[in-house]
Amino acid sequence: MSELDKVVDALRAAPSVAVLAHVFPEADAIGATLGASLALREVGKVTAAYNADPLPPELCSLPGATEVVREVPIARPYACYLVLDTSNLERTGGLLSGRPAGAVVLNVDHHAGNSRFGDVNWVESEASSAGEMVYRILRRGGFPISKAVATNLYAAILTDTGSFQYGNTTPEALRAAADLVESGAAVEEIAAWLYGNRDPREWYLLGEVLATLRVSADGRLAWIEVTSAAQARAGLGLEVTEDFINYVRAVRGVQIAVAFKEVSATQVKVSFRSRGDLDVARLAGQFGGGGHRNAAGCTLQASLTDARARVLAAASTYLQPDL
Ligand SMILES: [Mn+2]
Repeated sequence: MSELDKVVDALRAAPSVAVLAHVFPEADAIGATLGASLALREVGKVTAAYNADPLPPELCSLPGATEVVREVPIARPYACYLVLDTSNLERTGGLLSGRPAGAVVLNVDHHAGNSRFGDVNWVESEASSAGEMVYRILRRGGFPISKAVATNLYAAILTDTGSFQYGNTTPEALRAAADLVESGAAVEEIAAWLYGNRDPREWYLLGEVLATLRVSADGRLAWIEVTSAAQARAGLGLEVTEDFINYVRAVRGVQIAVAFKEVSATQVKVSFRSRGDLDVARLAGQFGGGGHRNAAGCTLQASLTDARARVLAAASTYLQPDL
C-alpha cells in the first residue's frame, strides 16, 4: 500500500483530526492546513487548524483563516494529527508535545530533508507544495472539494511555485491548479490578497534598499543591504523584506543574489538565492546556515561591513569555475 493510501485510510478512519504546519507560516503551510481541515470537516469530522505563530496579514483573508488556533492541541484529544509542510517536529513550534497516546501522526511533506517523524510518512520532494499533496489526498479519498477548500489549496500551490515560475511547476501541479480553479478557487481574490496587499511604507523601504544594489565586475554576483537606519525610517522590521531579494535575482546575468539584513550593530542576517545548479545552501553552510539549493540563509555575529566583506569573498570564490 502506498504512503498516500495509508494517509487516506487513516483520515477516513479518524473521527477527529487536528491539522497543523510549521512556524512562521506562509501560504503553502496555511493554505494546505485550512484546505485539509475544511474538507475533513465538510465530511463530518471534528477538525481544527493549528499554528504556533500568528498569520501574516496577506493570509488573513483565506477562507477559515480566523479559525487558526495558536495553542497546543491537547484540550481535545484528537484521533489523528495531520502535519503538513513541516520537515521536523521542532518546526511545529511545540504543537505536538502532549499528544495523547494512541493518536496517529500523519507526516505529509515535500521537503527532501524531512526527518520522518510520523506514524505514516508521505514525503515527496517532487511535489510542488503541501497544497498539491493535500489536493491528491482529497481526490484519492473521494473527499469533496468546495470553493473554500479549492481557494486555500490553489493559494498554496500558487505561492510555492513562485506563481508558476519555479522548476517545481510540474504538469501535476498545473493539473491540480486547473482542477482547483474548476472547483471554484477564487483566482483574482487570491492574487489580490497575496500580491496586492502592501503597506505603502514597505515600498518606501524597498526603494531605499534597491538604491543599495551593487553588482560584481563580472555581473554574476549582486547584493542589497537593509540597514537598521532604513528600517527605522520606514517604521518597519525585517519581516516585510522577505521577497526583496527576488529583485536582486532578477538582474540579468546574476547567478548568486545576496541580501544583507542588519539585525543589530553586531548581527546580520544574510539571504541567498541562485539559479539552476548553483547550490547556495552549501555557501550558507560555510557560515553555519542552510536551506535549499536555490534559496538559503545564515546569520553572522558581525557588523554589516564585516559580514558583507566575508560573505562576498566566499561567494566570489564559490563562483570560480574550477570549484
Ligand atoms: Mn511548502
